[in-house]
Amino acid sequence: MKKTALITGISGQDGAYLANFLLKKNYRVIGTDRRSARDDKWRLKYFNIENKIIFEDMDLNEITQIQRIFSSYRIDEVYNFAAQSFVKSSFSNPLTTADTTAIGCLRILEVIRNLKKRPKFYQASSSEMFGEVLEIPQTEKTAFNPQSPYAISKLFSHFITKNYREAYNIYTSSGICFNHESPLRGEEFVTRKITSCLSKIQSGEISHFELGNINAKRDWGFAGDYVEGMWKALQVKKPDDFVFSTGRNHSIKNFIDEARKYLNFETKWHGSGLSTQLRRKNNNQIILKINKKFFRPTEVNLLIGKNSKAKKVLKWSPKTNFKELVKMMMLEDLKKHSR
Ligand code: GDR
Repeated sequence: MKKTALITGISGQDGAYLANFLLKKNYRVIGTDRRSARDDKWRLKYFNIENKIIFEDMDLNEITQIQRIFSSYRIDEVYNFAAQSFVKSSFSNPLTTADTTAIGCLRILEVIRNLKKRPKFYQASSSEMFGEVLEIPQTEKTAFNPQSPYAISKLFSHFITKNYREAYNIYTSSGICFNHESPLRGEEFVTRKITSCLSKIQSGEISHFELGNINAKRDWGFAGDYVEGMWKALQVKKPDDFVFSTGRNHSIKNFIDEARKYLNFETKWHGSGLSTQLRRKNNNQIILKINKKFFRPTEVNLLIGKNSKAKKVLKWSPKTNFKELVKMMMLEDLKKHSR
């Protein structure tokens, strides 16, 4: 019998990678989103799978919509990716963020609790929950110290997922995912903003771009590797929390340094702090400036995860390293913007 998976937030990066992965494993995939996000099928088209998915409207703020989906299908596995997932926006929209990212998860769990046949549930927890870190590297046991309404909302979902596992014996697992990127990453996130803007500069579409804090460090992995871990988190006997990370981190500046190697012109850094600039070597033209408006009211300066539990229990490890990731993203964007 074919297994049925429900992916909330199907139009996002992880939705597309996981749907592609599950379809190859012969799952029936139901993808849900808010109606407004629905027209955005470019990521599913990238894998040519947009016609293989059953689409349903499901707004996590509307419990009746969630109930309708769960009573219409017999679902085996739920992957909850739906969220307001941009950290910076959570400062300007804290209430919407909490309603979707925190309470949205609880609404699904409440619907599941009331079902006779309960599906397994995966919650997309985030390394942002570690915030201003209290331990290096971060593991499943590291204390949390969130620094944004987004991270605080994710922390609520993380703990309520654990609570429903312990209180009601529901199979719920969470993946504490460190940053995971790909050519399908939204351009509001820093890695894709860099690869896309550098490619547009090379093609002449734009002359320069601006970033915020380029000294923050992140543990960046490849989304395609991470969705396999998420699936594995629901295949083991005992539900649990798992860190998915590479165990290495780099600053945003390091990411730019790796990305600029693929340009057909040479660049060099000038200045420091807020006056840091990246310029073309031949004519001194500025291609990157720092703008305070991209800084966050409270920042997460350093994240690095230890993935030994996922390695041991799930037999999962990331296959793509930092250099390969940057190369993959740069080559895709350069191709997209070549003339
Ligand atoms: P993050 O990802 O907040 O870690 O959350 P993002 O790429 O947005 O920021 C990473 C770091 O880069 C700095 N930065 C900038 N960020 C953006 N977006 N735009 C800029 O111009 C810029 N300049 C500097 C940020 O300050 C930050 O330090 C991502 C999201 O996918 C979350 O949903 C997910 O939970 C975590 O990763 C794991």
